[in-house]
Amino acid sequence: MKITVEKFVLLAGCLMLADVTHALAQEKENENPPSVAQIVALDECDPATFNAVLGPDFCKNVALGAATKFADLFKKAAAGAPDPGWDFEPDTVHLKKGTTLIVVDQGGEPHTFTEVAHYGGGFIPDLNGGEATVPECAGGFSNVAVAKTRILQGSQLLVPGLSKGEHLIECCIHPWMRVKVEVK
Ligand SMILES: [Cu+2]
Repeated sequence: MKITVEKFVLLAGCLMLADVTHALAQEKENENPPSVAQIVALDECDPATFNAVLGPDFCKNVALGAATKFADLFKKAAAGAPDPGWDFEPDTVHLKKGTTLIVVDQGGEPHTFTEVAHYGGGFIPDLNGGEATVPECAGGFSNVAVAKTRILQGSQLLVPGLSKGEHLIECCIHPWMRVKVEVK
């Protein structure tokens, strides 16, 4: 009988220790908030020609030598060879679940960071190179769901809580700007 009681005390002690260890581990986890990863949006809009069409201050490019003229952007897209200066970097991102994505627009004009089921065209048909507008981009900024994914030049968009798996992201204005995010 005595042995049984001792065993019980020992077992209880072990359980208490396990509890303390668990609590300590949790505390450590809380000390390390979810990490962040950055994606940048880039473009080469030429302020003179873009703003002549789209209004003053539409293109505020700080990149030295950013000189893709408004008409040339459309010409290249229509020819199926869209300007590579319009780009998300990096093209593929591997994240652990819990990581927050920070998307920074370092280009001169607005972009969107929009998750799509399948890559395709955005909401400006003349920039789509013949691809149909994907449903997630339909309606442009009059669609609140699209507007929420907009990033203005010089600002950033936080994307927390991406679920495990593969996420396809594109810009609904310049649909050749694409990122694949893999969350493990
Ligand atoms: Cu864009």
